[in-house]
Amino acid sequence: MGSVDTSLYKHTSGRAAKFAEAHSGPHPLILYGGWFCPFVQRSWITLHEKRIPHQYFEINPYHKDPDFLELNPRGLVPTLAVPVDAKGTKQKPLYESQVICEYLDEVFDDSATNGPELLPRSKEDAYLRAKCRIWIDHISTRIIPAFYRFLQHTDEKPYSLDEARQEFLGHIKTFTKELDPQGPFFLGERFSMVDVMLAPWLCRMFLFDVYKGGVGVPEEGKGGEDEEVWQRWRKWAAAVGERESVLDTWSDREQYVDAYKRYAEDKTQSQVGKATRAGRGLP
Ligand SMILES: N[C@@H](CCC(=O)N[C@@H](CS)C(=O)NCC(=O)O)C(=O)O
Repeated sequence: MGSVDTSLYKHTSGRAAKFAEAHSGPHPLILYGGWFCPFVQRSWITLHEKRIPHQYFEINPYHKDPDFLELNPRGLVPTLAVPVDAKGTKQKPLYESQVICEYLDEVFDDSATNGPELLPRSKEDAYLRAKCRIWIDHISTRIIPAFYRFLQHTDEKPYSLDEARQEFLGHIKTFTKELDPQGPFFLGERFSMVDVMLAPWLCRMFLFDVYKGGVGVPEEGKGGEDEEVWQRWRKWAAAVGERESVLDTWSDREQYVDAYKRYAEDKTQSQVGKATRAGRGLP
C-alpha cells in the first residue's frame, strides 16, 4: 500500500552512493539499510570506521516485506545478517542500531585491520566504558526523542515550537558539558561510540533551518553566559561533521529535505513518528 513513507526516494546519492556501490557485491555479512535512516547511519559509520568488509543492501522498511520481517520481526532498519559459520552460506539476524554497533566493534577487534576500538574495552577501562554508556543513554532517551518532538511540532501541539527547541537545546547542552574539555570528540582525540551514536542527528540538524525557523544554537560569540558550552559544542560538531565515515554515509541534502517533510508536517506513519505523536518512547 502506498503512503507518505513508502513513497520515499529509493536510492542513496552523493558520497553514500559511492560507499554503497563499493559494498554492493555479495558478502556473508549484510547490512539492510535505508539511506534516509539515522539509526542505519550509526551502523554504517561503524562499518566504515572499522573497515569491515560487508554488503550494503538498500530497502524501504515501510513496505514490510515478509522476507524482511522474518529477519527482523520489528520491521526496522538497520538489520544486520551475520554469517552463522565460516562458510557464510547461512545468516542469523541482529537488529537495534546500538546493539549492532557494539557487536561489530567487539567482533572486528584486530587493531591492525580494524583500527582502535570504539567503546573502551579493557577491564581497566570499565569506568570509562560505563560513562560512555550513560551518555549514549542520554543521546537515545533524551536528545533523540526531543529532536523528533521539535521536528514534528505543528500548531496543534500542546507545546510551543520554542518550548520544543529549548528542550532539545537543553539536552544538547547537558551532553556538551560532559565532553572532554579539549576534544574535539567525547573522549578527546579519540573518536568513540558516543560520537557515532549522535553523529547522524547532527547531520540532520540543518532540517530545523529548513522547516522550523532554525535550530537555535547561538552563533559564535553570541552564546551569552553559555558561550563556552556552545563553543565546545561547535568544536565537537565541526570535527564529527568532517569525519570521513560520516561524510561517506551521507546522501545529497535535497533528498533529506524531501524525506523529512513528512516529519516536519507531522504526517509520517513511521514507528518513530507515531511514538513521538503519542508521547511514547521511541521504538
Ligand atoms: N531502535 C531502532 C530504531 C530503528 C528505526 O526506527 N528505523 C526506522 C527507519 S529510520 C524504520 O525502520 N522504520 C520502519 C517503520 O517505522 O515502520 C534502532 O536503534 O535500530
